[in-house]
Amino acid sequence: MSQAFHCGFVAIVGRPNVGKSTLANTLIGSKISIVSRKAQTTRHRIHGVLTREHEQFVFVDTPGFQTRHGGAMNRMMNRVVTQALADVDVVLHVVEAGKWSAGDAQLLPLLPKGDKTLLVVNKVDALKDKNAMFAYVSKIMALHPYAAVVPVSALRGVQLENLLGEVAKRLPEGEAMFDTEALTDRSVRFIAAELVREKIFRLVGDELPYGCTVVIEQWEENDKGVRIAACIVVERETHKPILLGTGGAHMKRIASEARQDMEKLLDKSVFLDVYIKVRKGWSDREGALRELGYE
Ligand code: GDP
Ligand code: MG
Ligand code: K
Repeated sequence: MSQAFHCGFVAIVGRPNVGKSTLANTLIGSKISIVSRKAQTTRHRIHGVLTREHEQFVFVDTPGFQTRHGGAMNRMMNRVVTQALADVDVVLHVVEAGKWSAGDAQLLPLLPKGDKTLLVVNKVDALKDKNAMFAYVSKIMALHPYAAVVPVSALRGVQLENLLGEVAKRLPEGEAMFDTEALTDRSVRFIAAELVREKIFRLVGDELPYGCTVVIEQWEENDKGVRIAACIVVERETHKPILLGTGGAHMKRIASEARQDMEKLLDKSVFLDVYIKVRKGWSDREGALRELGYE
């Protein structure tokens, strides 16, 4: 008996550090599995694609969960988030078992209601008091009409099959949208920028009072490998030393870790140059935001 194929977009949202990236990477199976677009165009930023016998899960990144921005940035980000979540088929709201903070609560008004939002309770492996789980889940379920709750450990790969099953049930019937073999130049550049951004947030995300943007300004391939220049755009002079760290230690680490990931992604040698530019007030100028790709 043949089973219909299902394909759809899945957003993973949650406050920083709940394990979104770990979950996405574990589900997708490798650090990066981007993909060329087969037919449909999409406004989503594709994080990665998991294709199985009967389903294709397209995981999308939802920008804008750094809620410390003010002004135009915040308004634009809320719009971006609301729109992005309205467009996807399933939303995974990831929380950390036993923990609930203002950062988690802030997302509630942005989550779609109805059958598409699942509560994913991650890090169950680290929960000391397993008996507290029921009360914890009940409390959160009362705050939003989630379609289901799935406890998982992204790190240990526990209950992920169950999670994918819950997601699969909610994907619309349709052909695969992505060809998971080929890499497009555009998506690769985008991921390269995201890799740098990810390292920045890992290392100094808590210290940077405003966001920063990474722009790939140079991309030259030759037989030795690929030369990439990545520019980190920050809002103020004072953000530069935060990014640099003592003796440039932070920048060295950001560049080195991003380069290693890029080499894995591209499967060739990468010569990566990372530098910082200050663009004053950019987070409050919608024009500048657009120019930097936040349309
Ligand atoms: P994100 O900010 O939501 O993308 O979170 P990350 O994926 O970067 O994870 C934040 C931290 O939580 C990292 O140190 C992860 O190793 C850790 N982490 C993620 N998932 C789990 C899990 O299932 N169990 C445990 N114990 N730690 C986890
Ligand atoms: Mg992350
Ligand atoms: K991410």
